Amino acid sequence: MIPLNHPRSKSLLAREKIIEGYRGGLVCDSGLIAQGRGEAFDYLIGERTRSPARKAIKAAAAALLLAKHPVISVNGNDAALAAEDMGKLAKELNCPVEVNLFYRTQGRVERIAAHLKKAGVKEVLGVYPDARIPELNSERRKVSSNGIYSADCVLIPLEDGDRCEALVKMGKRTIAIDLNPMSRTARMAHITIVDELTRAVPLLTEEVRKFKGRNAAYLKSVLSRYDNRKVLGDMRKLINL
Ligand code: PTJ
Repeated sequence: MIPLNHPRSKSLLAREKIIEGYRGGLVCDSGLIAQGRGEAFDYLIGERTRSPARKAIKAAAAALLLAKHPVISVNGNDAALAAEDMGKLAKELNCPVEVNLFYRTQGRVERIAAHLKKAGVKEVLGVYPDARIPELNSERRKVSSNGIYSADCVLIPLEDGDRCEALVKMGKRTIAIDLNPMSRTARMAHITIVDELTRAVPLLTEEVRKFKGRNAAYLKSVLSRYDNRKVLGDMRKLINL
């Protein structure tokens, strides 16, 4: 049992969720390592949402609301950590969630899809992918034609650099959530939220809710003022890298 007054209880609880997800067949072996990498960066950024990340969250909310066909991509770690939060965001955006795995097995895809549905996600895609991302060799190339393949804006939490690059090449606006401001994904994405997934997604949902009352011109102005390079540089400065 993790004492709730432990100074790092949130981080320890997230670790528990990943372990539970691993035992339940949602998270792959490498997902445990990915969590450790994330924890190390989160420790360096102070385990709280920093102001450059808040700027990125605002820009991401504007981009998602301006999109005609936004899609949220979910892998094993995302599902174990934030299935309900993903459901709330998808509901707010009225958009599908697509299971897309690096270490893809049909069994894990189906377990993740069932877990997402149980957590309240209405439309789950990616179980039977019928399209391919060009120039990508990993299992992540397998996508749904009515989901990621035809999306104009994709939210990609805990992504790999290759697929991020491939999505950008396909002309899609990409929004990454990644605690490592130096990762290829962070540098390739149009908007990178350098924050922990379970902190970032509820803040993003809240921002989407707030921005819903704004017109397209306002949202476009938020996006045009956003500078991802600067935001990443500011995050690096914060952690002294
Ligand atoms: O479920 P699968 O098969 O798709 O596999 C998923 C993992 C996460 C294993 C796979 O995508 C992978 O190997 O990811 P990486 O490249 O190890 O990690 C992706 C990035 O996510 C790294 O830069 C981590 O720092 C970051 N990260 C890890 N946990 C979190 C995180 N970022 C935000 N919030 C987290 N909780």
